[in-house]
Amino acid sequence: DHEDEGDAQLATKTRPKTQRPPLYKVLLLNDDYTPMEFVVHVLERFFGITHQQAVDIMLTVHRKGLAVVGVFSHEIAETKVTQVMDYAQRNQHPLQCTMEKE
Ligand code: TYC
Repeated sequence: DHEDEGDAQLATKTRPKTQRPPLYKVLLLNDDYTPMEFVVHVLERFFGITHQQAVDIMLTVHRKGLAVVGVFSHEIAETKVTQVMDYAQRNQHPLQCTMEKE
């Protein structure tokens, strides 16, 4: 019972837990119509990654159905999703982007 827990248990029970804000994955979804070059352009434009990283992520989405583009705070993730969705709609592509708590 509680008498034999020792110092280790006591330490873990009393150590204040550091609170970290939750992180959110931004996911890109595949579809049959959005051109590959447009997806690469979107990734470079809104996620500040290299051309090669953008190509790799686009191809992962194309082959597997979806991929994580990045992990961000709630506010940043929401901004990325809105930017991608608005830009895709403005260019009349059905590209879908969403976010999910890590
Ligand atoms: N599957 C699309 C095509 O063959 C390319 C594509 C990749 C679309 C990634 C969306 O998130 C996407 N043109």
